[in-house]
Amino acid sequence: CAVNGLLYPAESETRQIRSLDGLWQFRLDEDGVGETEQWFAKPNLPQPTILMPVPASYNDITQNITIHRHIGWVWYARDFFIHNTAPRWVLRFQAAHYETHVWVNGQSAMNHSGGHLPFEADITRFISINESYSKVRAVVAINNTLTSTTLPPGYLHIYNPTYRYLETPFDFFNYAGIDRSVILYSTSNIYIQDIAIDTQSINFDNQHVATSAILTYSITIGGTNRANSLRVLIELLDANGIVVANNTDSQSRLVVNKPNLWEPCGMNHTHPCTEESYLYTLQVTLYNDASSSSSSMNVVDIYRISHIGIRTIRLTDSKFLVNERPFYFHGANAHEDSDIRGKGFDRVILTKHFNLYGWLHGNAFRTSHYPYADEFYQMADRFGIAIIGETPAVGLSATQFVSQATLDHHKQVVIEMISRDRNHPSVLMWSLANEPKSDAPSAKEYFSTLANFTRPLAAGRPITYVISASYNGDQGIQFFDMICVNRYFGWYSEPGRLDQIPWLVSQELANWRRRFPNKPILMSEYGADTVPGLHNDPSFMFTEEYQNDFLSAYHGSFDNVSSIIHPDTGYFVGELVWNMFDFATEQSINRVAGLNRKGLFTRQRQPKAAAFIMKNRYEQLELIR
Ligand code: BDP
Repeated sequence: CAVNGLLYPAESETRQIRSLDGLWQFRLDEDGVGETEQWFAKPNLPQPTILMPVPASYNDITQNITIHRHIGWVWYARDFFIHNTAPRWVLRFQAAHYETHVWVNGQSAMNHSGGHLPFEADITRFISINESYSKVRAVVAINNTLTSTTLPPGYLHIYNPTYRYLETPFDFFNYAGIDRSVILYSTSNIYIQDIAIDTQSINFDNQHVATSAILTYSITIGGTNRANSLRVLIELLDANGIVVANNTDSQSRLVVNKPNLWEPCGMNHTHPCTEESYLYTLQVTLYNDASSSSSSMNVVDIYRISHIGIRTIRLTDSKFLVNERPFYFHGANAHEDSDIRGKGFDRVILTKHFNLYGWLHGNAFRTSHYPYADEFYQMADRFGIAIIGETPAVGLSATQFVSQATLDHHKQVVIEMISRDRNHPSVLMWSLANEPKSDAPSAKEYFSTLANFTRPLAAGRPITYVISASYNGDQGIQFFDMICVNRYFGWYSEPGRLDQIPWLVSQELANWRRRFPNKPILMSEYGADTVPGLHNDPSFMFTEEYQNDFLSAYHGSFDNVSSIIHPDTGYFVGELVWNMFDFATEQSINRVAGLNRKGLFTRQRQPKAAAFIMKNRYEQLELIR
């Protein structure tokens, strides 16, 4: 399968990186006339324009409700200079939501459909590379309209010329715009295009010490005019920069003796979540070997991946094994979401996220409900936080299951997500959808096809999707490796009845186990909306007491079947609270001030009482190893 990984832009001896983040010219195109009027070819976007920061969702930057709820096209533009110090320049968007068209110096450079994943184009042909510098104008048109064949899907209702409403069958605000960084980078004419590495083969002695690891890799070279003398050198460097293995084939193996393993935090007592996990660096050098003497090595390109973690993953019928030892996922799911920025990438928010994870002793999260910015995975690699990487297929209904266009796009997203994220040791599993209507009869064929398609690409990870259907109604999970269920007993069902939670949870897990005795089970969401500062005793819904009691009521049932507390009989491999932080939604009667308030922390990243309950629980769970 031709999977182009779109290597994360990294600076090296042969590559320059230039950030195009900053303030861009911006305007709405409410009548959708920009393309016909060729705004991309003009020296300026037609007035009125405003300044818009990149990266950011545009929705909450101004005081203008029209911009907040805009549906349709918006335009961004900026000028910049390229100094012609390199033969090849690539313009890359780390993501933009949703349909994006990009022009460079008035000419169409690339189109991309889908948010949350990067896209790029070689723009050398649009600039005058023979001059010492080129002035470049980039113009971007983005449309956030979701349809029945986008992922996630959406349905546009036009009631009258001023009342258009995009129905979104998912519970987060449809933030839009250039929400991740824009990067310009250079390479040589011939360059390292892609690297895939697999660390799944480790030998352990009978004391469970890793004696050796075999890393299988494959390097793809891009560009034309390849000389016969082109060679590649692959080196694995340990954390001190010492080369521990090397090879000169573009597809082969590296053997590492006595490897230091990557482990999720808390897998052994000496490894709290704030400490860095062991990472190697893979250095790939492309060079011309015109003469036979090694001193004449003429370097063409160098690329390094600095987050190589050596670890294995294996599922039994009741355990999730990392490095052949049982792993129990515990943590809170999240959203890319914060005040003002919306889904805009921000390193402050990113770093706070992981510091709070360390404080909480969480060891895992799911990228609900779409792939996050690359930097989340890089941080997770370092912190030793396990990631379940999820596609943006949230809210699929029976309509989507019979649509070839949806299936094709779903496959495309799977390719883009896995090829971007497969080299991260933190990614332990792929989730292909969240809460699809999987009890529809047509779900069977759809998920069987999707599972068969994904399995050969899955790079050693188990595959799953997250279920809201009942244990006896679901049609698709039989084709996947693990059961992940979202349940809201004591909230959406049995509201206020904390007393009913323990038996409902126990019965739920037992029912799934009976139907699928060979698949481990994880609770991928459970949670209660909580307004910080609201109190009531006895606990009432929406109070801090209720969130505490609600979460605790689930835990006893989890512990009864936990695979780490009951190594012989347990089959339950993890618990992920909904949600780490309060997050923005559409305005509706059950979302006070447009927020889902199930966070352990507020949207401003301050703890509610439940954060302390969960910190205590996770500290206790860490001791059971
Ligand atoms: C679940 C969804 C999640 C929602 C959550 C809720 O997976 O996206 O935010 O419910 O309603 O069903 O809080």
